Formats: sequence, structure tokens, C-alpha cells
Amino acid sequence: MDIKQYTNDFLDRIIRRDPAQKVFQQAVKEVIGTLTPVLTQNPKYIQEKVLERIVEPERMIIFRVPWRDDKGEIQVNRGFRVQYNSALGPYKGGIRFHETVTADSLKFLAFEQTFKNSLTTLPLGGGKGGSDFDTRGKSDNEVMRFCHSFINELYHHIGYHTDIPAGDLGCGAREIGYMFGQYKKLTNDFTGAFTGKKPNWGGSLLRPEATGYGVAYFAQNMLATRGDGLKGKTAIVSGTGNVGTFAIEKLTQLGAKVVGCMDYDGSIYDKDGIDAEKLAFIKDLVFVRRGSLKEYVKKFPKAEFRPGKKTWDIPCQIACPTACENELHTEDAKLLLKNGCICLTEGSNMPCTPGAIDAFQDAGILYSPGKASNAGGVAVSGLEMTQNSMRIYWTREEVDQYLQKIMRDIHQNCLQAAEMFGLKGNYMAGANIAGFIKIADAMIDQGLV
Ligand code: 2IT
Repeated sequence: MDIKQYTNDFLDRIIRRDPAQKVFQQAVKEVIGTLTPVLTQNPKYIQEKVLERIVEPERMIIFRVPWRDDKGEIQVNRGFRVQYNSALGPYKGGIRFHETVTADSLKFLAFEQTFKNSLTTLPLGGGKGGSDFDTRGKSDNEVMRFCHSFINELYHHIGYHTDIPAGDLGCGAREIGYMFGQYKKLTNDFTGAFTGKKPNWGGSLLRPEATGYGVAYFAQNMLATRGDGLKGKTAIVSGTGNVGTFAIEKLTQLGAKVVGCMDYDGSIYDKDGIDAEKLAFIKDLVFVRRGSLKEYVKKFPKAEFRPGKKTWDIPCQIACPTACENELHTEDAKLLLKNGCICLTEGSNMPCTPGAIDAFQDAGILYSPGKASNAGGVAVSGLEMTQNSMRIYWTREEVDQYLQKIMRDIHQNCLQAAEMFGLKGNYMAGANIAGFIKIADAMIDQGLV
């Protein structure tokens, strides 16, 4: 069989079936494009129609979320949960609250999550959920009423052994708290049905930091393959949410100087580097005051605020996109390369467009896909589930040791899988291949379900 022809026909069918699902198509194309050697050596995956099965979520739930705002007016949002694949464990993945959330975007994120969770080495299936509700500009009471209404429907479908949501964009400890509270009220059951809980009621220490720290550890592992390290390197981190702030923190602790970051309003360029004091200011701004990075330059006037501008023109050696999908385009990649970037470690899910990835790979710099380098967050979610089952808490140091080991193992598994199939040093292929084989074999073992 001509494998190239088979995968091309397969992608055509996906596009014909759901022509409007652009980001999902993009994610599938990226994965399938790297599987040719695996399919060639293992015809069983074709015979068993694993590709055809893996691109269909096991279940998608779409529901109405009515709630009342502070003015007493009724608002109606749309809620979703994509229970994508449970071959390796219960569905696991975050909840995104943002105006851009659609069935397409969550199906793509759930697909990515399934591969990412497979890479974590933990027994986790893949899922994702959310709503087109935007937490920005809402009061705590509005957020609580919305979260309670969201759970009034979602609680039927989730559970400790079934589907364990966590946070994502627009959904942090506050939202998890309101959702967990309502879930507990409705089920009369205190279990670890959510992760990303606060540590005083079941959460794991280091869960907030885990994704960002994991990104920095992954970059460190990649650089080590070239006898290099983070010490003295200039770095850029695009987002300043949960992933970005903690990536800045760990990159700095490991010796890099982070000189730029961004939020919805624009970016900052701070040539002196964002040290611990400046980062504390950003964290307070983002997580407590929910303000804009514009304020950074009022406090630290030597830095520059660039309204509406992204970070990618700022010269750096290490770049970590941590904002959202398709935030880094071909022109941005070219600019980064021209300015001396040697390592691109994705912190968000699919932040680089296909053209940008090609540019990095053609230039031969270190490039890692989010499903490998941002897996630290969901990995510590997995550790939170373990602690909940055992009814114990691990110390910060214990969780950090596990996190470092998991990031090392993911890095190693990507390298090995890539090398085994003749694609040495290609982290994207390695992540897709290692993630795929584990899920595909489990699906075959479990038969047609
Ligand atoms: O994209 C992600 O990996 C997450 N939002 C975290 C998911 C989780 O279950 O911790």
C-alpha cells in the first residue's frame, strides 16, 4: 500500500467531513504527517483502522448554561465537554472559559490532550471542555453563578473514575473552587473529581507552577543534548497567565534572563530582565488585581510597553510561546531565527503555525511541540489524583522531583521514538509517534469500543 496516498486520502476525508473545523484539521494533519514510518512498519494500525477511530471523539456533550448577572439580567452561554479518548485512563483535561471557545477549538484541544496525556507516562485518557463565557470583566459573584450553572449539567458526565476536569485559559483556582463546590453539593461526594484544587482542600502543591516549570525543564533537557544550558541565555515568554508566569520564574531560576512577555493589551520589553521582584509584581497584577501589563512600566520605567504588539521581534536565544494556539506565524519565526533564536519550547497548545514549525525545523534549531513540553501541568494533575486516592499530601520538593523526572522521561521518549523511525532530533515526530503508539496499541487491545 502507498502510505503517502493513504494518509493524503485520509486527510481529505477529514476535511470533507467537517470542513469548518480548521484548527482540528491542522492538529490532525501535523500528527498524521509524522506517522508515515510508523504506519509503514506496522500495517496493523491501518488494518485496525486506528486513524479513523482516533480522530473521532468518544463523546461530545454540548449544553445550555443559563445564569443571572449582577444587574439581574439572564445570560445564556454554551457549555461543552469533549470526552475524547479513554484508552489509557479516565478522560483528563482542562476547562477553558473564553469567548473564542467553540466545539471545533475544544475538539482540537482534546485531540492534543489525548496525545499529551499519553506522553506523561501516567494512566490518563484525554478530554477538554469549556464555555464561550469570558471571566474578564465579571464579578466574583457572576463567575460563581456561572460556574454553578455549568456544573448543574456537567456533573452528570464527570467523576473521579470517569472524567476529571482541571483549569485552562480563563479557568483558575477560583473557578475550580466554585465548580468543585457545586459538584460536591450535587453528588454528596468529596472526591478528587477535579484537579487544580487549592492545596487546603485537596490540591497538589506545585500544580499552579507545574506547566511553566515543566516548560523550563524541557528546554533545559533539549539544550543539554547540544552540550548547552540555560545559564546566561536571553529568553522570551509570550503569555503572562498561569503557564507564562511560572515559565519566567523557572527559566530565571535556572540562569536565563527573560526580557519580554505579553498579555491581551500588548508586550513589555525589559532589557534588564524580569527578576523575582518584577515577577512578583506581574503575578499580583495578573492573579490578584486582574489588571493589564501596561502598569508594569509605571512601576519599572526602564522597561518599554508596546501596545498591541507581540514579543517575537525582541532578540532572544530561547523562545517560549505560552499564550494560545497559532500565536506565532511564519514571519515571527523568521524574525526569531534572524535574531539568533536557538531553542523554541512550546508552552501553549499548538502556538506555532505549520509554516513557523517548518522554518524552525529547516533552520535546525531545537523545537519542541506543546504536547511534549507543556505536559508538566497535566502530569502534576495526575499526581494530584494519586495523592487524593491515597489521602495524603506530598511536599513541594517531592512533587518537583516527580515533575523533573516526568519531563526528563518525556524528553527521552520523544528522542528515542524519533530516532527509532529515522527522524533523529525531530521532537515533533517523536512526540506524535510515542504518544500515538501507546494509545493505538491500547485501542487495539480493547477491541471495537
Ligand atoms: O492543556 C493542558 O494540559 C491543561 N489545561 C491541563 C489539563 C489538566 O488536566 O491538568
